[in-house]
Amino acid sequence: MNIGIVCYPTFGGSGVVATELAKGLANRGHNLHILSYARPARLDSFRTDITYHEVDLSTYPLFEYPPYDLALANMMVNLIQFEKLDILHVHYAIPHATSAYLAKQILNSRASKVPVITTLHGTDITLIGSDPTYKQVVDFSINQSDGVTAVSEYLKEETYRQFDITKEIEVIPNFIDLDRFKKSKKEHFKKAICPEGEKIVTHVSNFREVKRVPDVIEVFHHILENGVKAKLLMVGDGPDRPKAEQKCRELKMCNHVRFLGKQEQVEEVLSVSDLFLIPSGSETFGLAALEAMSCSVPVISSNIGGLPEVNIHGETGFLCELADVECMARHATQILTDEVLHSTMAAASRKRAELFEMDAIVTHYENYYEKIRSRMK
Ligand code: GMT
Repeated sequence: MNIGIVCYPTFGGSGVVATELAKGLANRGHNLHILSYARPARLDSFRTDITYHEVDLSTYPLFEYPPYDLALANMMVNLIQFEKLDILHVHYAIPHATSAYLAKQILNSRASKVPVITTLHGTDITLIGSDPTYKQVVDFSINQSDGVTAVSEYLKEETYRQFDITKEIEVIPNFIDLDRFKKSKKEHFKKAICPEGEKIVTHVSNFREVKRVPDVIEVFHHILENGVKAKLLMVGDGPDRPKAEQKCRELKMCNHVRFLGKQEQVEEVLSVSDLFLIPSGSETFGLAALEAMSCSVPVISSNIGGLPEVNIHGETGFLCELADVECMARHATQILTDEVLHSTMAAASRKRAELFEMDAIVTHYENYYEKIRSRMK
């Protein structure tokens, strides 16, 4: 099939899922076209079966805000026509599903059609999508897609709850490359960070408000107070990084915390980690938690959204109520000080991650494409 994939190019989240899916589909002989406003971070090497198309934003003095959604729709029309796309798969509803609807309307007027599939990822529904500024358009655009998928049961239910959706939503969970995300020996790295054999606690995110990074610092502070010798690695960057850095200074523990910024090889950091913290305020799936689990790292998370579908309480780590940093620190201390519990949970984490193995989920998407295409014939 000739498949068009539209996504955001950013580190983490929907952009990673979309790009990894494109690679997985290309490995099976499909021809992929990726549309985005910048080269996706995970599209890191040249391949003849994946073509990247950068959406060109022509500016004009009248435009205070150049209309990205129109430029994207225009590019979609061109690709569908000239590259003969069999399917257009957009990741994240805003504005991708709306641009796809517009492209479809233009093509309909030329008696040409292509199935459009929208994958809902999270904040496109739970935060910004349900904001009154966009809600009507998001609702309409999802309903106009030929197929709709969501990355967790929670997100499916939340979409039905918050919007007036008439379409059947298929849950296709996020996936993991088990060969890439596995524990590997990085002893030199561990020794450099923890010369005295301290435990390593890790957090990876885009440091947006929803990730509650100050909670990570507080949890870690309690862990130190509980007498655990440990270092905290903060991976990623974003608007709340200064808040987290400030909290470290206030709590006088900067020498125990390293802000590593954005990292492409996050699996190397996870390979030396003993515990992963994800205290998010909203998380429809929690791909970062799955990446940690795949590297045999137990997870302490908040008990919200899709996280309980990934992290199993008492098995792969623990879940605590939102903002309950004492609970998170208590369980973290338990895992970090009990070697048997740690290794049991590390093994269970990897085992659970195997349920989200990439190949099976790529097949699920392939079958779903076929189902939607045959429905439209
Ligand atoms: O805010 C983010 O974490 C990025 C966002 C995105 O759509 O790019 O992530 C969402 O999609 C990920 C991939 O499906 C999920 O693993 C995240 O849980 C989800 N984030 C939120 O719901 C906050």
